[in-house]
Amino acid sequence: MSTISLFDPVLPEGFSYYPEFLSAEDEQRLLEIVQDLDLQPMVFQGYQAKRKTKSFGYDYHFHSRKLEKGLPIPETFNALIDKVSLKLAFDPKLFKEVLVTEYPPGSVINWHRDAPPFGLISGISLLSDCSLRFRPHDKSKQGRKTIINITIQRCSLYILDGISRSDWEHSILPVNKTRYSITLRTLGKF
Ligand SMILES: O=C(O)CCC(=O)C(=O)O
Repeated sequence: MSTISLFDPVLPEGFSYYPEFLSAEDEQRLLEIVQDLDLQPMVFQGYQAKRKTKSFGYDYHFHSRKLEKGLPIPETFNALIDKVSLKLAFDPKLFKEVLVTEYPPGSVINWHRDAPPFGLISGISLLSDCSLRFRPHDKSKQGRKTIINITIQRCSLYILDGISRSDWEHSILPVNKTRYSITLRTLGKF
């Protein structure tokens, strides 16, 4: 049983973390699935990031701020969606978007909150660990002392919901080794 130390960072409300959510075998099978996808460099506001992505179910268009129906979610993700849904005790059909991201060494995701049409976010990490950071969205509360840094291990699951989703921004520091993430999102305005 893990205990919470007085010196552990206080996590934003609504954030939960489950290390060793996947077995090594589950991870291997998911890696084969994501590495077989035609991931494309992520372009945001004309700038091409180092990370590559592919989304299913819905696509959020940053320029128009609109959500559009996307490619159907491949059945190969069903087992993962079912496992996450079981953990959260809710209907797997609520997950309407699957986003796969490859972070090559040195790549990041900058400070952001996920797009407003999405609801609960769950993140599954493959192949390597990363440092996930949180800072308040309210600029007047931002500063070095209000940044929370959490190590997200490979094979883990994290959930962003509630205040961690609405009042906090998150980012990922440059990764040392290639990392993949699978993000499952429900719909529901934040
Ligand atoms: O890779 C991750 O775990 C985070 C992904 C993320 O924040 C996003 O795509 O908005």
